[in-house]
Amino acid sequence: MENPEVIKEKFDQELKALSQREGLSVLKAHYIGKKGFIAEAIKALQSLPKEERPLRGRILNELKEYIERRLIEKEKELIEIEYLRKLTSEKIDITIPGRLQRFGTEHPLTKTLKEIINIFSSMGFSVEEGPEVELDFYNFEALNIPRDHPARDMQDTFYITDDILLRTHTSPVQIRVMEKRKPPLRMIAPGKVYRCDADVTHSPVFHQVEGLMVGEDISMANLKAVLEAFLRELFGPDTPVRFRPSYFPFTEPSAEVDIGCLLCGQRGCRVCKNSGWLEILGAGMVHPEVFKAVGYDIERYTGFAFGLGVERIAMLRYRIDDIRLFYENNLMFLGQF
Ligand code: 2NL
Repeated sequence: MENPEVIKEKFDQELKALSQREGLSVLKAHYIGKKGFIAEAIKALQSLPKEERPLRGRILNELKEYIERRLIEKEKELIEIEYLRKLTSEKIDITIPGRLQRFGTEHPLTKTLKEIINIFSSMGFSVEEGPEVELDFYNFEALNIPRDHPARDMQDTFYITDDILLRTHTSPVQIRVMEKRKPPLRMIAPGKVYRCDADVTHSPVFHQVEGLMVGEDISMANLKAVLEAFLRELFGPDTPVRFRPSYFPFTEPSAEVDIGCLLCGQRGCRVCKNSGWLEILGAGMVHPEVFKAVGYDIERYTGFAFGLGVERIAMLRYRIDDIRLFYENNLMFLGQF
């Protein structure tokens, strides 16, 4: 390895075979490093006759310069190759169409609830919320439902203790609001309610909206006007609406509100049991005993209240005949709304 020709040939071969930049420094060390072939060959000049040394020395120096130059050139080449490889492997085809995004849809109960809330909001009703785990006082006692009332039966109510239960309606929210605020008052209370009951039209958890309006001269006429306006907004301006006398412990007088059957146009069908009417709301003038429970002056204030089931309204609007479809999260069902 003292012969410059041999060194050059070997270097050229090894450089040609090189495909990784890391190999360059190894090659550099082997050939032009402190203990490389060139350095060794220069040391070996000592053993040559004096007159041969300058020529051999110059040749070795030229070879060293050649190797330095070739290493720099090779590095540039390898950088270029690496860059091209990167460009090809990371190439992005910006003409490929995007992946189709599947959007979810609003749940039919959410849609129905939002519509109900929007209508009452536009009439100046505030939206109030309260606890789902309630005290007996707010769910029953304050609503004039005495201890021995059938609505308190273990069959209907999920009790947690003697005194704590899952609310069976959202009326307790209204009791809590009345405790805190003085009339005049216009509010609705949407939310989940719980009853120990389950079949095709009953779920143990369902959604209710209750409403309340209290003031100095609120009458049954106000009740009728507000509820008719609400129902015609929700079901269309030509919807037939009728009020029937009814009974609730927390209202007096009480009424049930029907709309003309949406499914048969009042000709009579299975859903309206051939009556042409669908029961849609319960309502009435707030019972004085309820006002007494929240400390309102019954000589000064009157008010009306109402309650409706969100599932029932959604079932009628979308012609759904099994309440369980709302809770199964079947995308084939939910995608239809
Ligand atoms: C129905 C009947 C009704 C009420 C709820 C109520 C609330 C207070 C005072 C008086 Cl704080 N009344 N709520 C009144 C009448 C009927 O709901 O059929 N609900 C689905």
